[in-house]
Amino acid sequence: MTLTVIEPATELVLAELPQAGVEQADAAVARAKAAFPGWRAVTPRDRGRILGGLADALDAQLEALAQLEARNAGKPIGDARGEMGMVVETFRYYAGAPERLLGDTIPVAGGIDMTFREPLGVVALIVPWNFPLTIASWKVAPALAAGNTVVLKPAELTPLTALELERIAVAAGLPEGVLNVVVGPGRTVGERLTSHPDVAKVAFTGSTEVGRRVAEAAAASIKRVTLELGGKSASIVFADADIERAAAAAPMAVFGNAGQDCCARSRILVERSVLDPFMAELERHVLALRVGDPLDEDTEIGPLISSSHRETVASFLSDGAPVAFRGSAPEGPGYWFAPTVLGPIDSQDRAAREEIFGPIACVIPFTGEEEAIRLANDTIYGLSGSIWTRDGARALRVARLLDTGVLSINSNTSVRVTTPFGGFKQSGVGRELGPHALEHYTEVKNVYYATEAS
Ligand code: TXE
Repeated sequence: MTLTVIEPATELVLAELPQAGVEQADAAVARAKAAFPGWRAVTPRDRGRILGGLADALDAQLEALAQLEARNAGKPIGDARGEMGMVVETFRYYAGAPERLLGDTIPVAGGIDMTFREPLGVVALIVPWNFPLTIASWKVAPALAAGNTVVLKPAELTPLTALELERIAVAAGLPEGVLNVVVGPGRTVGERLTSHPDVAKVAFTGSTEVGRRVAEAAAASIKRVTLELGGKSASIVFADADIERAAAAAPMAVFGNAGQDCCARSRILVERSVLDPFMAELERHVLALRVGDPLDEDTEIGPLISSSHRETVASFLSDGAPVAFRGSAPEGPGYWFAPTVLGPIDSQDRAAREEIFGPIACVIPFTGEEEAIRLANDTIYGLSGSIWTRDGARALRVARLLDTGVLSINSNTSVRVTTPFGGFKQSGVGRELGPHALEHYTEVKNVYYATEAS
């Protein structure tokens, strides 16, 4: 079987690849299983050195990787460079981890009690198309640092940088079989990996619907599971905020990566008393957005990933929610979609409740702190969010009451290599990045050593 990879900005064929099926998935798991005893036995220092060498090798290929990711995922080249920089930093950060996987000693009677953090074995990593290599690196780097071997399944739409990662890793000295990339469909390769008896853990990023299926399949053999799923995050703009700054930051917090971002602040909650000035500022910034060729250095927003995804996104405009204003997008080939602001809309509207995963923002007015918190929490999701206010005590008071994993105050940033990332509620289970990710790629083993005859 052949997999045809399309360039979303041109609708032309970018690559034709052999497509794996269940048999190839099984073979990849077998290779990873065979490589596990050798990889876990590599000394912590050498494991760190190999990962550090991989970070350097990726850094040397950064521009080529960025160009490939930009073309395959339709993302602006500047964004793609930033993402590849994060991939390098993620490997560099976890290169320091093998020598820091510390255990405890616990005072007990009659002996010495100690804990070890042991690798799990073969881990299956299933990733989506919106940040293909970045999200893969958040999983691959801590998994390898902890001594696991990996089977990585990229999304069918965006497999190219994952294949490059495998090639670069082997050239950088990662032993054969430690990292195995399998390019194939979710319903065959993905499902096989999530139910394979020799896979100890599945780490998945994707839709909440598929995440639920992954958890169900993994339950049969009690696999460890971490899930990073959908979002419908809120940016809360209080009347005492720097309105100009909040309105200037809001567009890219929703429209960045053409809205295909699980952290998108796609609900903008604005205190009623400042709704008009906020909307006026927001309109000015949205109309100035540059949507176009991902390889053009000035482009801020590229196309959507596919034609069918564009249809799904467009369906949110046919429900009758009021369009406040729209930016522009190119005509012709490419899955373009003009950035659109709906509002003011009701928090019960479909566009305000479902993850759109496209460049559509919803503005929802509120009155007072209590209503802001209630509206922000009124969702099945809980991934990210922002609070805009000049009142520091209010910012922290509200932050503690929001059911969400990642929050920014007077900022829309979500992800850093060194800090934990993940969701509350149906946005997922577990944390990626920072020291927290390592907990999900190791088991705690407790060993008691009797020092006195009992
Ligand atoms: O995701 P899927 P899709 C959301 C977003 C988007 C929607 C659909 O709302 O519009 O999901 O995107 C693999 N067993 N997010 O369809 O299907 C699949 O091959 C095992 C949010 O692309 O969840 C791919 O590698 N694996 C999100 C990965 O799962 C399976 C990112 C994700 O695909 C599988 C992406 C199965 N049964 C989409 N079925 C975020 N939160 O960042 C599919 N896969």
